Amino acid sequence: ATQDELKQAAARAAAHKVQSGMVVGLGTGSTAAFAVSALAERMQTEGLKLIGVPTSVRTAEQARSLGIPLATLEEQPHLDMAIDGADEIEIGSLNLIKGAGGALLREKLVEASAAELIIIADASKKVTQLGTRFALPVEVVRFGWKATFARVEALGCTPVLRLDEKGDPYLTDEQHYILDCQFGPMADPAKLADQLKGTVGVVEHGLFIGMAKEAIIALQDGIETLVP
Ligand code: DER
Repeated sequence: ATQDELKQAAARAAAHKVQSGMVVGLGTGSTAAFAVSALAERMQTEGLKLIGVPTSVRTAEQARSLGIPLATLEEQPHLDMAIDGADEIEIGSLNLIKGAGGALLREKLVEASAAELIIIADASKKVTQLGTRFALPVEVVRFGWKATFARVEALGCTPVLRLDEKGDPYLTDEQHYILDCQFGPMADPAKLADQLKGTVGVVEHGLFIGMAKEAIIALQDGIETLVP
């Protein structure tokens, strides 16, 4: 199967966990987009009833175009479930690195309000230690960002300001900058998460510690479900 077919298989498996009447956090990224499509398909074919709370403008646009009723987090502060992708999934802890799609702040806010977070991915996202494959995205306010850059660097990484396709600094939905930070393999992600949140100018980061209830992973020969 192609990587897209694997992502779609994981996405479909997660979409089938949604029951009518649920309020569901809709993640961001290519795998999450397959889950949004799968939910819309179930609405058509089975009459599934759900309310979606999107984690980004682009997910809101996709969901709206597919006829999924949407609500804001203020309107729906308690979600039954959230479905989202990840960049790295640490086997055992199920701690995550997320944020390659630039939506980590709204994702974390929505997912912190969900009773259960279901992560969907192809097997390439599984790692034995976080920081193995991906830089850690860190969202910073624009004001004084170079001073924040230096403070984050002092935590032991090489930050890189994320640029958009025009070569300008990438702006998140909340109008912040993102620093992609190479920390290398992390011995204590929870400690690093606390250090980052204690750094002046840092809004949020892509370490999702202890948030995932399960991870649905698509393998060539089937689906596996990982739990912490
Ligand atoms: O940016 C994000 O957090 C996305 O969920 C990302 O981590 C996964 O994106 P992908 O499904 O396109 O790999």
